[in-house]
Amino acid sequence: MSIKIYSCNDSRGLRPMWTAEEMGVSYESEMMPFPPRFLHKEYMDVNILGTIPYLIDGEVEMTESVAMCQYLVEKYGPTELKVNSDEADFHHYLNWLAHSDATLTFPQTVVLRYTLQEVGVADKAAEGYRRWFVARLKLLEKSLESREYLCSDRFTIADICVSYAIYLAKTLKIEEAFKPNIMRWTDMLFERKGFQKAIENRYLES
Ligand SMILES: N[C@@H](CCC(=O)N[C@@H](CS)C(=O)NCC(=O)O)C(=O)O
Repeated sequence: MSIKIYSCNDSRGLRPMWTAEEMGVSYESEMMPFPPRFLHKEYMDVNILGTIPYLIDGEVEMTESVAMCQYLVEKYGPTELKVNSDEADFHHYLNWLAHSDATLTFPQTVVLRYTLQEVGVADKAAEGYRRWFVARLKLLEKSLESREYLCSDRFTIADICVSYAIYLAKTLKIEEAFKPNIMRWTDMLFERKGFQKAIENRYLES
């Protein structure tokens, strides 16, 4: 039975889908209108939280996009996308994986909610979280001054998970996020075949 990933266009589901594409691991994607909690209610029977992405692999069911990437590299490796505990950058790898969602994507979801979904309800909150997100990019921009990739001089799931926040910043039109080192890095990453194939998975209105 193949892996199934439930997702919505341009959502965090890109993280595991991009990882699977890079690894050549086959998966089936079910793309839904966003937010499925309201627009695809039967999804609540699949994932009681109603959040996306959601990964099913046999008995395995997961709700966290970064953990899904870790699962794929651990379970379907060996792969260079993973940084091993005996490599010098192992701590950076763990830090970037957690940073990608807990520090970067989290404030973006507040911006998304109040600029695209509940427009006019909490403009100040959206603006505040937008600025907070941009301020949090300091570490990434500085780290990329001296590095081509985030860890171990090679492309890993740390690059996938963190760069998704910049992809989302484009959707949210957070132009202040497009700092020079970040742009150089994401221009390179988003040209990868794996990324291009992952974004081909789209929900199309019928
Ligand atoms: N930390 C989770 C967050 C999942 C999450 O909250 N996803 C958002 C969209 S990217 C969502 O499903 N929002 C719609 C909702 O909660 O109804 C992850 O990384 O996958």
